[in-house]
Amino acid sequence: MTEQTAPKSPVTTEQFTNEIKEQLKYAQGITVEQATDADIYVAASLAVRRHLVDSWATTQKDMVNGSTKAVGYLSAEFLMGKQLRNALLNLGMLAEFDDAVKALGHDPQLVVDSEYEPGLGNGGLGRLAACFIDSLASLGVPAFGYGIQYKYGIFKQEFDAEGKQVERPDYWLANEEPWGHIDYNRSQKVNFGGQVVEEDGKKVWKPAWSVRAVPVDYMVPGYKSGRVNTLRLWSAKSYDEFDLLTFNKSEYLDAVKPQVEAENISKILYPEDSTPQGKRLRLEQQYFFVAASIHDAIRVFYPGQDKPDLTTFPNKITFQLNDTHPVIGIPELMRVLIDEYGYDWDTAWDITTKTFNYTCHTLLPEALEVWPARLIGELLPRHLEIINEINDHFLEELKGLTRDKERINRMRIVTEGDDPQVRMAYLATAGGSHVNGVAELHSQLLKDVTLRDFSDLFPKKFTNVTNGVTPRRFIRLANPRLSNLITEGLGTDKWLSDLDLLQGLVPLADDPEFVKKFAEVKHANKVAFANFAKDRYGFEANPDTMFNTMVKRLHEYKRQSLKILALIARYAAIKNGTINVDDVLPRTVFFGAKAAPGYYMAKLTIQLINNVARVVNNDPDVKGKLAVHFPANYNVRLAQHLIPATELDEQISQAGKEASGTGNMKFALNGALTVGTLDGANVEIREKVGADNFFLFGMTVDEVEDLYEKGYDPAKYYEADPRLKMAIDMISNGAFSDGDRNTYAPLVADWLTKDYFMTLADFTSYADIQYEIEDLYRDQDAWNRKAILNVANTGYFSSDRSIEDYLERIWHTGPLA
Ligand code: B1N
Repeated sequence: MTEQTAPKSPVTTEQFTNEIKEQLKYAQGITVEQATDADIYVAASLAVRRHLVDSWATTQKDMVNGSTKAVGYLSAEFLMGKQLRNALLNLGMLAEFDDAVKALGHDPQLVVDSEYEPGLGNGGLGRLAACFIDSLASLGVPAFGYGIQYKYGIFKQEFDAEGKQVERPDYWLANEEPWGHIDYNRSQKVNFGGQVVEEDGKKVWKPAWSVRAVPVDYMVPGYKSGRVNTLRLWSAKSYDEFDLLTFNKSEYLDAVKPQVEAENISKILYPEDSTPQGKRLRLEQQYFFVAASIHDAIRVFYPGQDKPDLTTFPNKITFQLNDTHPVIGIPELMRVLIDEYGYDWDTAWDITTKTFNYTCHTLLPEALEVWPARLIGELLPRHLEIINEINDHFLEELKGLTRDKERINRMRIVTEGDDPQVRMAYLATAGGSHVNGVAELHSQLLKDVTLRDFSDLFPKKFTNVTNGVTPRRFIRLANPRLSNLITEGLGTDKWLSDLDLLQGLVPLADDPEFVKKFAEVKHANKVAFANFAKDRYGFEANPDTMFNTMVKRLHEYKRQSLKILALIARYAAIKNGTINVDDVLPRTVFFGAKAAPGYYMAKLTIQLINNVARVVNNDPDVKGKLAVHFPANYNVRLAQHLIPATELDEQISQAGKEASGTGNMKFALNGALTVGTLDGANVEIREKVGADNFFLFGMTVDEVEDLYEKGYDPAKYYEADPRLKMAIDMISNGAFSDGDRNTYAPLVADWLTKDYFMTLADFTSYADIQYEIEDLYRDQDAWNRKAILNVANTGYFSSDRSIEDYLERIWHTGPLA
């Protein structure tokens, strides 16, 4: 008997059918006969939402009235993915939904497909925030996600006839969006510009303009916790009334200009990943959502109080800064406490440092945000004064800790000189209680390299919380076949809220019956993906080949180029007979990746991959042996389809560059084996699954450092491995550009002369491990056994565990009573 602990539906199918009909009639004014799939989607979503409202209200009430500290997760990005099925799962209504929709004459899949995915994030950082708020709700911890409701999310990627990336606007709010609830009555005023004057010995900020921040609330239902938290995304609106004077002069367009400018603040998500662009609008966005959120928290926790005792603020809420994007919150809280509530500096500093904590997500020096003081001064003059004062106090504190003047100078929050810069990571480290990295290796490198001076002087501030992913979305919803098999194998479905229970599958890796079932599940997922791909993208993928996937943002450090070079080398070897066609293990390679629109090398790499795909897929010499597909617009939805069908996952960044990775966790949990370097969370994944069940290659962090030190000459590697030389020469000779030798010349030149991320140095070890991979794959039982061990041993990478670590190490709070 299998123990089912999943939540029980609050409605019967018949009741839910009626609820959908009611919504159609009263909210949408549509008859059942008229209703399209999209109408049913809206109606069902509104009906589902109603089932969450009571728990949402009690969660908020218990949060405000009780004594459990809440978590405020401040993040410029929340990459939520589709909402409907997630809500249905958490309410226990998946089956009732399917049946009700069928009863109304519609196909549940098509109804679910009508939901437009909100793309309010770039990649891992935004998706992590979404997993974290899911886990907070599932653990019953009171929490707010605070961010921005961008009108345009991450761009929609298309490819033109030459295989180049084209960006299209993602106007996700073009159709009715039933999940967000706009609350005009809880809006906040956010000020900008102007100057600071002294009045009665007090500093007074006289801003030049204001924007109205209107909250749009999304319910975040917990799985089985009975709790529903809030994701509050701010939307910018204008205060300025229609300018009648201008209007009368019939300068109609000028009359609406202030509105347009104010609303620009939440218009678009910056499509940069890892490298922030130093743009004024970006700072405006950051301050906009952080200031609104801080004021909102004070409103929520001290309702109706004119003179609240804000020394208790750190007991009410702890703010987690998701990377440096919300760090302007530190001087903002100082300003609020001092200027608006009259606290002295020391008391304000004590409250502020107790309230904030900072998560760093990178090791790339260029990704650490630095703002020109001049720009901050223009937009936020009072904040610049406060930042300078924080800097002064901090330097004083340092003088008490060390005599090393150089070190003190290196640690300045505001640099010296004509054009001083504010280092946001330093401000976050000084202004909060804890700093964490997102995987063991990353946290270690933060301490040893990036924030070394800080960790030497404030060792207790530093900790690690390894990332995780939610098993609800990334196993249960994405992979129902595997979920059922896991539940059958374990005899319970409790693993969905206690992922360590997957350990119970370890013995089943040696049970031929279970291995066979696992193989069937994987194959069925491959067939399902092939059908989906045919339908959505129009390509044929053969499910009887190995499915090998590399999906993530396109970045040089992630080294999509290593994958494409090895693939070309393999293609060349088959064509010129270096390997016998009959010995080639048939493989289908999938890429998914968006490049930042201004990132030239990344975009050229996309073009190369598309053209390699075109050439390889049309070459009869390799037909049935090698195929390459690059579905455009990789997003959460595509991830949910592709990950369960993948057998081999690529995590091949240069060691010391990927902070964690979270795709790596999703793939392992869905029974893919990883080929990877010792980077980010790969290190911990390999430890958990065992070295035998992970394909390791490439240089270590230390080896990379040594090689930089010694002087790296990529051309040497090109000369040394004929496979690599062949691959690069083919590109140079125009094999993937219709004979044109210039198209990829910038890529080739970079590889041969710079190759900062040492793709060439790792090529040989990467190409060699392919033989090992293919040998194992030929023994399907052995492969599947290892794949099962990957599933069984990666329960640690649940975001529930990450949140428990944050609770214990950083937040010091827990579930509502
Ligand atoms: O954050 C993820 C990690 O798993 C990845 O390794 C890491 O690359 C990613 C500026 C970023 N770091 N920095 C960003 C995103 C947007 C932006 O404008 C930086 N993303 C990461 C979760 O920890």
